[in-house]
Amino acid sequence: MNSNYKSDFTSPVQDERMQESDGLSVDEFLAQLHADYDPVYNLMMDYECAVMAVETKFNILNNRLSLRGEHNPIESIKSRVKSYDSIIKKLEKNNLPITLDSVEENLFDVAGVRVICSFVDDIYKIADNFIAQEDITLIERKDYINNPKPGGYRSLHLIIKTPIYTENGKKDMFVEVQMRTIAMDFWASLEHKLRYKKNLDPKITEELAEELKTYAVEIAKLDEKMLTIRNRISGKAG
Ligand code: 0O2
Repeated sequence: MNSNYKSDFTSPVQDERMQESDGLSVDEFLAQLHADYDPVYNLMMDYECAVMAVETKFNILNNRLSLRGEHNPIESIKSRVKSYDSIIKKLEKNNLPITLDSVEENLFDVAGVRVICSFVDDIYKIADNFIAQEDITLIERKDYINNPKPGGYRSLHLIIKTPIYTENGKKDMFVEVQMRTIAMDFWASLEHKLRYKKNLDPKITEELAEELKTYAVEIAKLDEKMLTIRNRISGKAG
């Protein structure tokens, strides 16, 4: 599992409210965080709620679709809210203001839901059903399954906006959804480890990346073969 994808976010809540301002340095921002966690805690809780709402939609789709088919199309769902560290790093990397408003306006992947399916056709079926829901607004769809990244990465990515209902009313939240097969997830988790591995001889990193690239092709073939076998078992053409 990608180390970021876990749902154990906790934050201390402190007394005074943090005043937001534009153009804070990282140190100033962190000092404000330590002075008062409340606004940050609230925002992160909003993202947690968005993750829960989206997860529930996928669980419902899984149950409904499995009523008609012979299998549960969704194997598992993994979710995470991005850590403060990663949020700040991403704002810095993209030269964006380091404020909470900036997080909400500019970062679309603070709330992340990863949906793992057994078969490729289930990914598209579930994605279409999900996007068609009235309270889901599709912002961006990237199909890295039909168009893999140069390194071999495959997944279907959706950036969506969906409402959450808090004690203060309705609020629209961005959520990034990554959809993959079990095989694609296995590959991406290992490749992610390699990508973030420090202190590895660059030559070895390059060699391993090349090797992984060839396995990405093998995995794509395997996904296709497994789908063909499933279709034959269930009497569909293929
Ligand atoms: P992390 O640590 O997993 O959160 P973005 O940086 O999201 O604004 P980009 O690259 O256009 O811009 O978005 P994309 O391609 O949709 O990728 C978003 C996320 O998909 C990444 O988040 C990864 O989780 C995953 N991903 C994309 N490409 C690869 C890849 O080649 N290998 C692996 N293992 N994962 C990938 P982060 O924030 O980059 O990383």
